[in-house]
Amino acid sequence: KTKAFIFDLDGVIVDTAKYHFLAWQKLANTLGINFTHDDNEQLKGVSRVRSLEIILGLGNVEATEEQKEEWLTQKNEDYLGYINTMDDSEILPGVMKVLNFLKANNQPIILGSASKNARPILEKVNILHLFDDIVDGNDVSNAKPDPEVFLVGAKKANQPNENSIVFEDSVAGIQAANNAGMMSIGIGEASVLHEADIVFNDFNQISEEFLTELINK
Ligand code: B16
Ligand code: MG
Repeated sequence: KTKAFIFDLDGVIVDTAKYHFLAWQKLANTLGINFTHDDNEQLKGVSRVRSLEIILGLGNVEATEEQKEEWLTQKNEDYLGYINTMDDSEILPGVMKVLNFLKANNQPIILGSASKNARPILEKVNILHLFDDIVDGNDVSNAKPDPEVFLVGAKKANQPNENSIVFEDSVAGIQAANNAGMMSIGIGEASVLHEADIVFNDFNQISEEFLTELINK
């Protein structure tokens, strides 16, 4: 059978959260806002604009739209500087094994990410060619937990939502998959991602038997 396998990017395929953190922290510092690793957790899966609003909220900083645009541009330039240093060693454990297995079984592989930098990141880590379609922050207007990004992904794979399987590391992303009527697979901690249909610590915990069952269900 054919299903649609939809992958989030940040936190699922690569750990770009650490680069988002460094770039946001630099901006926060220049604005006199204290921004910690814990604060960064709130930004996972959240859009770029919303992330800035959260950070400004931490410091009770108000700004004009023009000023915010400038900060967003600055942050993204710094972030892209880090992305530029990436290579395939940054692909998270077990990801290649799962992608290659799905490819070998002719299953559609779709990216469903909030990031506007998804394509350059996949290029840097040399796996852009494995994806049948990319749906990212440039294609959708509603941020997770809105299901839009995954609904568009399933449509691109020509699969009904109930035949679609989403891999996500963020709470908002799991909610988005659930809202789309898709199977949600959490990658991370079960206590955090308890709304997911099933949770694995990482892709090494996902067996070929499990994937075969999903394909044939
Ligand atoms: P960008 P995902 C999300 O990617 C990140 O988790 C989130 O932290 C980030 O703010 C968002 O992308 C936008 O990223 O600034 O590159 O457009 O987890 O949905 O793949
Ligand atoms: Mg993510």
